[in-house]
Amino acid sequence: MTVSSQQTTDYDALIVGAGFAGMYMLKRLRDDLGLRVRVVERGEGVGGTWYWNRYPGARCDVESLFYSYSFSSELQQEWDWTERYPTQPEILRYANHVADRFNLRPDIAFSTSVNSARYDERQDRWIVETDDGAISTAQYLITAVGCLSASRVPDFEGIDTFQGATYHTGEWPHAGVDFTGRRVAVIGTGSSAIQSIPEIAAQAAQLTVFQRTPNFSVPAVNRRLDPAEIEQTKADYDQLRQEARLSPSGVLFAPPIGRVGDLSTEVRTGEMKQRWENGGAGFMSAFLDTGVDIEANEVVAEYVRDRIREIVERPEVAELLIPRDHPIGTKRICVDTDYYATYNRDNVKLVSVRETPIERITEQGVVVAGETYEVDDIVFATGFDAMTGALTAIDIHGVDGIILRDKWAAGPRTYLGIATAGFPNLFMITAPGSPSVLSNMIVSIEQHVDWITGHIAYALQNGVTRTDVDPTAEDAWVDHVNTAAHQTLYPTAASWYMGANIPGKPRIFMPYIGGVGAYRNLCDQIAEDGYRGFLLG
Ligand code: FAD
Ligand code: N01
Repeated sequence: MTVSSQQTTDYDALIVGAGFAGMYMLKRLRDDLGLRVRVVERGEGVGGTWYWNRYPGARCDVESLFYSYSFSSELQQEWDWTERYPTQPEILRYANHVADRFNLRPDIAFSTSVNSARYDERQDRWIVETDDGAISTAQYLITAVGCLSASRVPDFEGIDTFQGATYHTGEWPHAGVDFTGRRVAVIGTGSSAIQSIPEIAAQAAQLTVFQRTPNFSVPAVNRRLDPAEIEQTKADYDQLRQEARLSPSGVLFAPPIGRVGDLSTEVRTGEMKQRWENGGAGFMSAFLDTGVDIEANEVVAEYVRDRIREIVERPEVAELLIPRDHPIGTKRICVDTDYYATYNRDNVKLVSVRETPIERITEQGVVVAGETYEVDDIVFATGFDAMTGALTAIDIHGVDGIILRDKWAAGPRTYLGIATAGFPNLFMITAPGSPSVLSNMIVSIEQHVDWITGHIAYALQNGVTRTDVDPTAEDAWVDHVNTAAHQTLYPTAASWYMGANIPGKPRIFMPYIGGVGAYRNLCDQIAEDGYRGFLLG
């Protein structure tokens, strides 16, 4: 890529992605620092995850009053959520409202993808090429590409021969899909499947679910929000938001009542029952040691297994749905509405592909153990190349010809999950090595955006034109992230946190498990120390 031969546009900062991360980053740099900023977004609109994932039943599992920006008091006072857990359309409406309210659209190039970015060491600027052939330069490149935005369909033999319609949950048609009267296959039983299966089953003539690994799911107990509850939360927002920022996961769950081994069976069961009936992921915070002690974990897992046995009427189906291969919580807990009960319907069939994987896809359907399951439509609820996929899809060239994809070939390496050595003036929002996917992501996004804004403001005030990571600081952070993970049960699961869902991807626990509040304090301390661990020039 030569800059001189082509027309280029110069910015102070170029942001990739217009989900919640990219939108807030634009606002801060443009409105608070007065920078010339451009956002480049592959989709036709804002919202990221909530723009792409339009499958039936898609909704958030963090409560709406807290899965929302906290940076503007006016915004959080004027917006009214309708349900405890917001649907995808409602979150997308909110994202669009934010874009309009803060006049973000004029600075976003939609329907445009960043293909490559190269650091020009002589000028300390990034040269960025988009799929429309345009070239831009920017002093700062900021990726807001999302942790769960690179959809993945497994490489099933014969997939292209299928005569019916195929869909991936993460790239759902905007017009929706009418499954009335159709025979539908859903492949996968992760969160996306668990949300969509009950809705598809209610519409389709026949639904066949292909399950490789059963997942633990807890009931959402969704409901419409009571106006008094909304009013109370709005009155207390300042304090509640601050508590969330300093909490372990960015969500205000009822605190754990103790260690499993220190509690009587009656107390434990009573606590789990209460949390199960209250609904949501707060079920996982009942005890202090669920995530670190396998025996404690088994107590909680067994409680959920008993609920599955209670809900699912056919014992052989219940047994297939019961997870046994990973400790509960070591894959992201699913939160559902009527998931297990859906298997009591006559039009729903569960096919385990654990022992006998999907052989191939033919013109008519899905073949398992020599049997063809004939279907009209296939829904791939098969997940994402999580955390690294959207970053390594871009050719990002740092200093000395180093390419990010190559640097991360044995696993992602970052300092604080924000920056990576050899790629100066590159900031990554919620990258591997930060709490990101283990948290309420809007809390983590706001923290990263604010910290990056502070870093750039510091650079501007101090005449710093180039900020890189000290490789020693990066090594120490990577070690710390690994050590923290291996003090828990998380790495024992074949999860996407570990890269295990992508054949050949290194098995590294990617997010930082030290907790949102502790991580925030550490980042603040590093900033106060003049950005310790960074090389400023
Ligand atoms: P995204 O929303 O993923 O946005 C990234 C954007 O970057 C996308 O629009 C994409 O098109 C764009 N992009 C990527 N690469 C390029 C490129 N090369 N060029 C141009 N544009 C590019 N989190 C929670 O905290 N709670 C939840 O309940 C929750 N539910 C979820 C449900 C689903 C179905 C999924 C998939 C994720 C969920 N998440 C949840 C995680 C969710 O991704 C985050 O909460 C949040 O929306 C991420 O925002 P983001 O801006 O970082 O990334
Ligand atoms: O993806 P997943 P997802 N043959 O990777 C199966 C967030 N989210 O889109 O487990 C057969 O979890 C795979 O099987 P296995 C949330 O963070 C949140 O559902 O690898 N099956 C698995 O069952 C979530 O964790 C919500 O054995 C194959 C499924 O496909 C993340 O996004 C809602 C297969 C993929 O599950 C990703 O969730 C939705 C094969 N070859 C998403 N390959 C909320 O509720 C894969 N599978 C908030």
